[in-house]
Amino acid sequence: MAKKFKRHTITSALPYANGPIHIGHLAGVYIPADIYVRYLRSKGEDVVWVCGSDEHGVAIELKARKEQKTPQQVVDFYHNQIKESFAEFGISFDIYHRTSSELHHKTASDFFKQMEVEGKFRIETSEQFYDEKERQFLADRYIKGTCPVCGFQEAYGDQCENCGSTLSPVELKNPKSMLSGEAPIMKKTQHWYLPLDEYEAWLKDWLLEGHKEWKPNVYGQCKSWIDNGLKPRPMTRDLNWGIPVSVEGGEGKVLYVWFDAPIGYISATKQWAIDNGKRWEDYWKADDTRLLHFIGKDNIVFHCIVFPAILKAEGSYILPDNVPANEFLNLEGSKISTSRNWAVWLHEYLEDFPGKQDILRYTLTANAPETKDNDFTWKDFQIKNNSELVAIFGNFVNRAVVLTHKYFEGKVPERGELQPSDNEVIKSVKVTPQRIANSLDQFKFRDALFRLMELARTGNKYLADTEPWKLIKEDRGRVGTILNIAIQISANLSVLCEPFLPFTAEKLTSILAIKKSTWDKAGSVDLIASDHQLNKTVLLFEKMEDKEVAAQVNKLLKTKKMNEQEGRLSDLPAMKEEILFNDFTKMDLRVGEIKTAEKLEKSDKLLKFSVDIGLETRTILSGVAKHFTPQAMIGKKVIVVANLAPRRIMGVESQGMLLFAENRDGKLIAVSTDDDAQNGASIN
Ligand code: B3M
Ligand code: ZN
Repeated sequence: MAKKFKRHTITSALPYANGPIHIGHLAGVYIPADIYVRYLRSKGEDVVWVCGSDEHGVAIELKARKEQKTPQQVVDFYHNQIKESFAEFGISFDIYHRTSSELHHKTASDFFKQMEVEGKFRIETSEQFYDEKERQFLADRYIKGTCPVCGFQEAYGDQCENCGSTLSPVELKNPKSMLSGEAPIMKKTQHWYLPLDEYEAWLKDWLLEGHKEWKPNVYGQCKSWIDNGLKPRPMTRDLNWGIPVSVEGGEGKVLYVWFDAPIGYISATKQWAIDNGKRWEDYWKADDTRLLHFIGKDNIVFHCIVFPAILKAEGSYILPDNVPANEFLNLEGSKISTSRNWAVWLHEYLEDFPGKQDILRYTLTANAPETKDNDFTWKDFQIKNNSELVAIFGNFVNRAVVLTHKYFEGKVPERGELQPSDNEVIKSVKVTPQRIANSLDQFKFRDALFRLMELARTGNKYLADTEPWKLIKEDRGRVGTILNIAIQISANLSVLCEPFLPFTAEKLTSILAIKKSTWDKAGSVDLIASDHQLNKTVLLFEKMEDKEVAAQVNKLLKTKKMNEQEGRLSDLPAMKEEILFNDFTKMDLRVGEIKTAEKLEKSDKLLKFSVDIGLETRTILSGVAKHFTPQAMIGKKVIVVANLAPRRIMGVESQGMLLFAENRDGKLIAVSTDDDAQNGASIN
């Protein structure tokens, strides 16, 4: 039996205040957290949900340099934009704080000093790149040079964007400082290291033994980090922007952003407690408080290993009871990228789709990357709206209310004798709250949403099967019973959908002319008394036309073109879902030779090839007319997917497919073989 907690402290990753929020942040962190917190509140739990802007770190200083602003100007702009867009999207933090605040500086600084006084750090001296002209040590991101792996000349000190290799600055060939452009020198510097190695045994016990219930994607990443051996990590940096290290020898140094940011959860709770007359210690130091961190997968190590070690070192704090991290969301098959503007930005969505927050909430929950990376497409967004929200949820509620107005002047009719079909439906009303709760308690938000929609589907089918609009002519009493039950289902939906679709819940309670209710009331078919007057209905959801979605897709295509023109490499496409060996063996790949090639009339994309695959000559169409002339392809050896079912394309039957590789700048290259490969040779 899970331990009963008296209160809950929920945190969600503090977004860096150097850019807007996008759908990846929402799907990965903020929507799941918002659903969970709304659910806890609906159950009457004592819960505080804290978040805020993460305003320190190298990336912010770099952005400020690039925009010729101060770091404070950068974070002020994005902090406000992020805070406003979260609020408008219904992300219901109890406080949205910020780490450049005085309260946070003091909280983090005192935390560090206490650990320092108690000897919890190891002070070590190391050599670091130093820019003599700027008189500044250089963080990894401040150094650029030639990648030792692939020769890319613009590799950063910590990573090569071209081949993805993780680097350290000393590996770069002819390193240059990004601040002055000069070659940096190596200079001694001292830092305060958190001796993570000393916490290895404890982490094995507390985490690997004590939290086997954590999500496999989280537990697995922690296990591999711990099994590989934990090394001391510096908790200070030679930077100007950040929280000064206010201990002897700390001049010119700041706290490492990943030391100060998680402590931002504590300072946010302090501010909230001040604002609400609460004791912040109850939410961070009491054993009957449950601490949960909602984050994305790139923050797992910091929230499951580094921050717990820091809390353990300090000694008076509770530790996270769970860290339900999500994987990543991709956009139209490619990784979301701030630098390449390949994203759906929350503030732009709110401008383009006013009043439609719940459609995005619904789509991002239904497709949440809970156990593996997932993809967002605008087509799917339109389908989810039209085929699920409009056609099921909205259609059901609309019918129930419109018919009650039509036949009973909007007053909820009496419920008469029940028939088996009624009892069936009433049973699903009764079990749905617990089904949703079971999924939410396991942080399975997709399942929980599916359970909610199951109730809407049941209601929709109940009206379709009983056809009250036909029955009314002969049995008004029966119609009254049916509509009474349909209205009770709608009232249940208004409670149960609130964590997922808060804006819809508000509209629905207003249509039903009822007050927002609590979770424990759901499951009943007596939520609304007979004779209760309903308000006029409004459409909960509107059909989305192709052109609305096409406008968004075109915006992305323009971005992609700009990236290509400006040589901004697109990230390699996200890895597809894992397949089994025998999935692969089903493909029959053959060597082929292109004998003839021609443009296909009426198409600016397709070339028509005749390909000799040894056994026979095939006609194959490929969408490569923008990349190759027909002449250039004749005589080429190619790889053919020979057992692909034929497809008719623009009146021509295409018998198979040729393989092409797509570079990150969008260029296509035919996958080929050396010349001595025979036509028809099988490829395994
Ligand atoms: N600012 C978010 C990120 O890594 C980072 C989270 C801090 S939570 C304490 O994108
Ligand atoms: Zn490289």
